[in-house]
Amino acid sequence: MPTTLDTAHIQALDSAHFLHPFTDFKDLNARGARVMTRAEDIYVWDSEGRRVLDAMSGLWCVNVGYGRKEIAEAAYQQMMTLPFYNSFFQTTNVPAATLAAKLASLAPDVGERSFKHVFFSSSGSESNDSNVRMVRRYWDLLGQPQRKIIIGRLNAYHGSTMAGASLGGMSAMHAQGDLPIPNITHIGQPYFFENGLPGESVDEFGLRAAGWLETKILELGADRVAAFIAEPVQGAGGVIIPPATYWPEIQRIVDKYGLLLISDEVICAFGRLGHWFGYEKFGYKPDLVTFAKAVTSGYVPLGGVMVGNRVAEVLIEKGGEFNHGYTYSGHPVACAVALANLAIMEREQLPQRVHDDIGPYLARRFGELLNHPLVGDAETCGFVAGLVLVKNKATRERFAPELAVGMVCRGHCFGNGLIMRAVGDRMIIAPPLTMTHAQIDEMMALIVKCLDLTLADARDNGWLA
Ligand code: PXG
Repeated sequence: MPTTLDTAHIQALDSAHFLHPFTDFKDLNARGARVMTRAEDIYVWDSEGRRVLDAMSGLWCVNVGYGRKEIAEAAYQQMMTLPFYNSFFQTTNVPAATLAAKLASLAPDVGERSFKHVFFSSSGSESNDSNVRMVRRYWDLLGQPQRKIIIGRLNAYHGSTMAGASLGGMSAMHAQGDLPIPNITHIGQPYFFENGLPGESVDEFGLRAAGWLETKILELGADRVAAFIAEPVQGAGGVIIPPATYWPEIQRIVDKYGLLLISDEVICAFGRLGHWFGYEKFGYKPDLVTFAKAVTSGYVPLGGVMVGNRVAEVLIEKGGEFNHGYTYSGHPVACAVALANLAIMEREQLPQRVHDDIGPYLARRFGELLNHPLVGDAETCGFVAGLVLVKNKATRERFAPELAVGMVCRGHCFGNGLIMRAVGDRMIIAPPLTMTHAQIDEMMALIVKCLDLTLADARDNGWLA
């Protein structure tokens, strides 16, 4: 489709008025933002008519791919019927009640932690704020108000509000705005490539990394710790996939000390790991599950928390009024869109497809990258994948951070029609779950091409010496 858009005009408006998230404003103004104009299937087009294969599903969201008419129609129909009404004053609406029941039916039963209830928000960040509120309320109602501390992990991402950024373990975020807020602390992440000891097996490392939780609980005093929050697989931190021994040991520890377990599945739910929810992949039993992004495949904003029975029963039976909520909790259009999106996922069996078909195929194709001279490690989990760029494969020596080798590689991706994220020296993907084998091959060819170009740069600049 030819474009008649005046790119320079949009860039000028953008520079003059739009403050972008996580952006050096002055730097972007000097370059001008890339203007995305349309999308179809797994591709996005910019205002210059360039097509890009979107291996990041927007921002870990668009699990059903772009251009789904039935989602647009569901939004249109709902807007014409009831575009908005609140859920505050003893009121509900058809899509919100239906979606809550649908989500409860999709979440597998995990004993006393089975999920019958949902608290809605509009984003992952808000949902994690709601988690903090619910966790504190839960322990207050049980007569243990001293249980206030929530333990998260370094390099985790749980959002960008005061609570979300505090629960997360991103040092650059903590450095701005006096974070974390009180009563939130962190342990190390289960990143074997970086933190495994010489001679230590992956499984041994998984147990050791989980053990950091027990050490921290004992250091703080178990009666002061309210909850542990973690992503099944760390997404924004660079697709850090935990060893198989990690989650069972975490479960043992949270059970031993009676902590609540929050599974932040803003990235991992809705088929991404080959299951409806990420906790199924690793077999643990959370009390609260954060979701957002792919619940609507990003077509409109929606988030929320699946509230397990252990917490829900206390809040419902003992709690009285819960003084927390958002104007858009249970927004009818967002919920109608989510229902249409989940219907597509069910009809096309996307979680199953990831589990049985495209997940294993991606694992095989991505694993071939281990032969590339720049790739120190390459791993997938369901339909996310990450690789680490290294200076020396044999010694696992990394590039100096100031060389920003990940950004060099990302630049080549952008220039060659591929969107792949760089997190430090890790290159990561989370493509739409609708990809065909041929499209996976097309993506892999682009990845290899961009790695080759990055290798050539590294050689030319003498970075490999
Ligand atoms: N939890 C997790 C696990 C996330 O990945 C959030 C919470 C916050 O969601 P909202 O909807 O408030 O953004 C996220 C969001 C990146 C990147 O660079 C990742 C996210 C957001 C922005 C950028 O990978 N994840």
